[in-house]
Amino acid sequence: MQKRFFLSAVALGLLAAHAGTALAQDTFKIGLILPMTGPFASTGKQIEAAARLYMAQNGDTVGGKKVELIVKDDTSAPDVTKRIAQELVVNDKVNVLAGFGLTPLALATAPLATQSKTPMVVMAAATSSITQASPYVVRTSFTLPQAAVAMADWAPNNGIKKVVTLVSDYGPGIDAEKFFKDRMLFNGGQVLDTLRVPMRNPDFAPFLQKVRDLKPDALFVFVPSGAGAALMKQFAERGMDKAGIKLIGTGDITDDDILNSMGDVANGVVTSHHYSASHNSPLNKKFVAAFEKANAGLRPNFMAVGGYDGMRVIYEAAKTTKGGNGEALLNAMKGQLFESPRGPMFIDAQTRDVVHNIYIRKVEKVGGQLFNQEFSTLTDVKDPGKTK
Ligand code: VNL
Repeated sequence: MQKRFFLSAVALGLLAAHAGTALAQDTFKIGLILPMTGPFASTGKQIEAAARLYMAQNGDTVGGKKVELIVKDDTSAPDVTKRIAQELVVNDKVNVLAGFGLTPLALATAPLATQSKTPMVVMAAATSSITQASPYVVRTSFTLPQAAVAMADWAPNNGIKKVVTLVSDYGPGIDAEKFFKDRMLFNGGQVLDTLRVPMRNPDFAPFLQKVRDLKPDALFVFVPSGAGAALMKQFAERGMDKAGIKLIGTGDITDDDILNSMGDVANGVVTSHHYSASHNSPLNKKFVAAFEKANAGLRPNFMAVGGYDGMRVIYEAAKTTKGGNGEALLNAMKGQLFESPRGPMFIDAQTRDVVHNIYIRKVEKVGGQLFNQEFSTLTDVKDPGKTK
């Protein structure tokens, strides 16, 4: 009797151990690393909400496996991002790393993706060179050169000949400055000065004073998502608009997340970007309505769309590979072509970077709310930052 009990206990133990491994193999793990606290928390909040919406709409089983989304806060510190990524790869054995709210966070993690052969889906960071930092990087956000070149083509044809640029002093800002300036000069325009402000806690006042003195037709700005409202406020306080200086930039400054709270100073601002919450398509209307419903009325911004499309790319690759990992999973991400809430979207198999439309938009009041109203489209824009 006792012996029998012992035997079945052993059997049960073995069974439990076996079930444990079977369970692990039956799971498809996504390690989502985001800035959930600190100055870039809005980016983390938008992307996490979008990823959860995608899962709610598409189910939590893919390629025969249960999807496990593991969300981690890196507080926007590169060493923390890297450490979390390492833990997710070594301990949790994730199939894919995703998120990456800022360029330095993506660059800190890229070598680990290469060493561990883990696909790394960049949903936010937008410096051109990130996809070249590891052959395992796939990007679903955008690149600053895509947006900046579009603006430099629009401006000189619309009465803006003399410009000063003002950018955050790190990867995406430097990309925006370089690609805007080169294209502006190519188009016969003038760039009177190129100003760079610190990435964290910038004080725009002394820079804006300088811009006033230089009297350009327009100031071209790039600041990361979340920082646009402070810039806009100081632009108004310094009376720049009254001095006849227009504000133009990439769509990061008129971020849908905070656009409505910017007030009248934002009205009429023209920017170039890949996503507006007011993009006129049935798919986008559905996306915005579902996102707002699930998040107490929060309007999705371009970060949310990068996260939503990133989940789409991961899910489809997981389907194709029956919940695979490594190079097989990576290869199944390359070349995906689909309709995004932003419009048509393509992951270039050669560059692993996003190809999509860039829209020229003007902030207007629609139904009492400020929106980026798209009025011109450049179709299928590849990253101009890629040299062959
Ligand atoms: C980056 C680019 C970050 C664009 C952003 O917001 C942005 C980046 C946080 O590559 O660091 O709007």
